[in-house]
Amino acid sequence: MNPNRIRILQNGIEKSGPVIYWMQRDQRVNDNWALIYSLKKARENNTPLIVVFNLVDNFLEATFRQYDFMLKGLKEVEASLHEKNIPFYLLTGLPEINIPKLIDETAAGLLVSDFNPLKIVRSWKRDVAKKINIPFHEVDAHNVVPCLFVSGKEEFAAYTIRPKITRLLNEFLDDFPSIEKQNHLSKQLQKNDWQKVYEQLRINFDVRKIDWLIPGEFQAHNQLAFFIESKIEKYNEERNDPTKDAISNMSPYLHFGQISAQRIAIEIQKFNGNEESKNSFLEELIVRRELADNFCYFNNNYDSFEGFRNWAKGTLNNHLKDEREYLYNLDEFENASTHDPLWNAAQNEMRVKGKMHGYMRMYWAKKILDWSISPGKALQIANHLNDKYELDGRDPNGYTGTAWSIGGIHDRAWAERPVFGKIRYMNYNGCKRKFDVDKYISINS
Ligand code: FAD
Ligand code: FO1
Repeated sequence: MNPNRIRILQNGIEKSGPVIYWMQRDQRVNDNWALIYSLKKARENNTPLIVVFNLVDNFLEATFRQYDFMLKGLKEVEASLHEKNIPFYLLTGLPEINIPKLIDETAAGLLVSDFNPLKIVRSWKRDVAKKINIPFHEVDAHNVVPCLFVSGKEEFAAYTIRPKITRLLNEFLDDFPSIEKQNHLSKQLQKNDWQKVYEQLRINFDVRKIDWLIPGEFQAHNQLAFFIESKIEKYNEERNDPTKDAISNMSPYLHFGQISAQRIAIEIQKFNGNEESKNSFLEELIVRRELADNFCYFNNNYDSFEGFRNWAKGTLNNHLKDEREYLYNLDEFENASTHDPLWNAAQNEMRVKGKMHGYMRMYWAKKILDWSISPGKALQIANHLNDKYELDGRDPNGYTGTAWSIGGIHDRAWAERPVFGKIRYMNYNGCKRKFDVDKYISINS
């Protein structure tokens, strides 16, 4: 494993007790560098490994829809870890209380976690680090090229990060070792009480679970195989048409770490067909996705107007007082009751299915800017709805997607117009030229 994936969050001498892997973002057993590293450390120190997930209530507006997807995936993680003789603890409550307590109870010698650029998770880790006196290591198991190795600053756009990633790709795009069965056992393997976990959830149950996409590591690999077998050939041609089933549906699995982006890249590279499709897919999967992690790590205001660049703030402020043709509040947006059937269809797709097509996400967010009282309010509404309904919401990709649409992040200035200023504009007629708008509306009404 490339040592540049590892970052020391807290120094110290490793003690002889178990290694604890606090699984957070990368909720899978295979192709997981953080688990591979934890096992290596456990082997070197001749000590057992314990894997723990800390469940919190109300994570960034998540509802039953997303908790259900995540918990089903974690149940599979438990079964796969047990096959390898590795215990899996599901703790509920605050991580800054639970993780130090577990370290004390097990007399652990080393804490390992995976990498996540979101503020909430970074603050959990800071609080845990303050309370423990063993070393704490972080492994970037999510990005192909580790976020903090590829760049030490907020990147300007895809064109500035792309050459940095490309230069390092061969170094990091190596295959994964498989996880061997462990000899060490700290305790008997005990299953978590999943029914009790569900019963104790204190979350919003109004947003229902979905059944068109089956969660978990196993299904993530099946979906990937299906995409490569049946869809990728036409990906480049059809990916911007929301009436076609051309995209991979990998985002919910990637969001919960149920599949590794590096594994997807390895499998896609083997594809022998349409080169343009292959390259455009890898561009999204690697460059755009890793640019989003870079944005959220280096820009503390990734989810507010203050995070926009000066040119964008300036031009949006210049148009703050422009008359809006339509003005809606959160309820009207949420209930899909705008004047625009195309926008309403996109909102319905997200509310019902839990995954809006990627092309429509741009139109959807830009129209929230068009019809809100201010760009700051528009961003807040877009993030709130995205986080509440999307299976893949609460993710760096989401915060970057809304900031791109509303605040021109990673984009350039365009011709000036009302409300948007120099932020790139999109409209109904543009969509009409690209795809069968009526068909999309009838599918999602
Ligand atoms: P595919 O086209 O098959 O792409 C494969 C993978 O590439 C995706 O799973 C994703 O990891 C990556 N990818 C594709 N497009 C982008 C992109 N524009 N930026 C970064 N990575 C990308 N993505 C999320 O994962 N979560 C979100 O909450 C989210 N919210 C968005 C909100 C807005 C307003 C916008 C404009 C974009 C948002 N995106 C989000 C990015 C993108 O739309 C989705 O990743 C994509 O639609 C997911 O579907 P897929 O996996 O079938 O896509
Ligand atoms: N991460 C946790 O460590 N504990 C949780 O209880 C938790 C809940 C959760 C619910 C919905 C959701 O979309 C994500 C959730 N996450 C949780 C985090 C998630 O796994 C990702 O690490 C982040 O969203 C960043 O992509």
